[in-house]
Parts: sequence; structure tokens; C-alpha cells
Amino acid sequence: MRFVGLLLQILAFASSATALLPARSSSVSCVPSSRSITSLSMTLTLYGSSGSRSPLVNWAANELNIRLEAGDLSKNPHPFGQIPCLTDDNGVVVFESGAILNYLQSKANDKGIHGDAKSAAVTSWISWANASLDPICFLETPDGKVYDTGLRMSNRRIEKLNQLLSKSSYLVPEGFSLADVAVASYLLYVVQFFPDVELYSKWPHIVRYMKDCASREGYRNAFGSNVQGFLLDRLNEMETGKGKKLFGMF
Ligand SMILES: N[C@@H](CCC(=O)N[C@@H](CS)C(=O)NCC(=O)O)C(=O)O
Repeated sequence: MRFVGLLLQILAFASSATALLPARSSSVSCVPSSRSITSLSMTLTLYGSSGSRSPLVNWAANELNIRLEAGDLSKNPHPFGQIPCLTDDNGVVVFESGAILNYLQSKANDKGIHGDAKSAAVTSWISWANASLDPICFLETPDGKVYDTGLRMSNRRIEKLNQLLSKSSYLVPEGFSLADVAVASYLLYVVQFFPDVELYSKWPHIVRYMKDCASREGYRNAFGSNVQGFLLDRLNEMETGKGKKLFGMF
């Protein structure tokens, strides 16, 4: 029964043809620390649901202190009927999770959060997550169904990511940013949907990074305390080498 639940979650996540650095001690963050950024002049509406990619958009919005309204899915304007999709009340429609993160980041940038170098780095990592990391994390059948994760195998891109994270707490020198929302979301989805995967022996710095990202309040608010607790337990188990949970939380 739990396996059926897991399978349904995987299919819900990717039921379409498109599936889903500075010193470690840096405490500076790219995300705003005050809540004043919420005062955008328009309403932003997110069409999404739990068990899909859309909570990663909620996570980004939480980190930026941007308020999102939940959209009526029967009115979702995504051209392919997928989620997530974001609109504002000035006629803007943004689809593709990475494009939505960039849009939210641009709203934060309007408030003077980022310089060009930081913005470019964040945008690059968001694109990398969608274009390069997603197909490594989620292996698909020709008709777009996710059947496994590529993180069971060695991979030179993931090896490089592990090296980068051995020297830096987060992906962008100034601290946690939407680059981490984009990259850590996919890594954490892998453990959520394939809890028997073992990452620590190959990529200990990535596991440390995943734990730091999943521990954030913004992550818990977006994905829920059950998902957060499950992931942190599983990542701690990887670190300590304790028994594998085959069918995790579903
Ligand atoms: N590359 C897209 C993928 C969107 C996607 O596949 N969404 C899934 C849920 S996670 C969906 O809407 N599936 C239903 C469908 O394709 O009709 C993104 O990052 O937004």
C-alpha cells in the first residue's frame, strides 16, 4: 500500500512528458532579512499543489517574504495545463518552475537585493537545476514517466557539485539564495521519492548541504513538517550509516 502511495506520488510529480562560493562560515544571506519585501504592488497567484514541483515556488516566495495567493486549478493558464504556473494581476503569466523563480527574484531585485554578479549567478544556477540537474535526478521512460533516479550512479557533474560544496556553504558566495532553492529542491525530491538512495558515501558535502537547506523555516513552511522531518531523518541516517528505509513516508 505504501509502495502504491509512493508510486502515485512519483507519477503525480512527473506525469507529463517533461518530468521534474565563499567560505563555509559565511552567514550573510542573499535573501532579505526584513519582511518589507512583501509589499509588492500586485497580487501574485500560484497555480500548484503539494506532491508536485510547485512547493519549491512557495519555498522561494517564503525566503523572499513574498506573499502568494493559491490559484483555482480549473483556471490555470499554463499553456500545457501543467503546474506550477504564476500570474499577477497585470496580465503576467509565468510558467516553468525556473522561470517562476527568476521572476520572483526579479521582484526582489526591484527592491535592491542583488547586484549584477549575484543576479547572474543565481539565474545560472536556476537554469542549471532545470536543464542539467533535473534529468540527472529523474530518469524517465520515453513517455515521460519517472522510473528511477540517476543519483544511484556516479556522475561527474554531481561530483563537481560536491567539490564546490566542500568549499562553500551555499552555491552563491553571499549566502543562501534562490540558487539553493532550485538546486536543493531537486536533490531533496530525490530522497523524498526514492528514500532508499544512498548519497553520503559518494557525496558527503552534498548531504550536508541538503540538510542545511531542508532545515530552513521557509522549506518547512512550503513542504510541511512531515516532509522536512522525514528528509532530515533520512539524511542523518545516511550520515551515520544506519538502516535504509525502503518506502519512506508514503
Ligand atoms: N519543467 C516543468 C515541469 C512541469 C511539470 O512536469 N509539472 C507536473 C507536476 S510536477 C505536471 O503538471 N504534470 C501534469 C501534466 O503534465 O499534465 C517545470 O519545471 O515547471
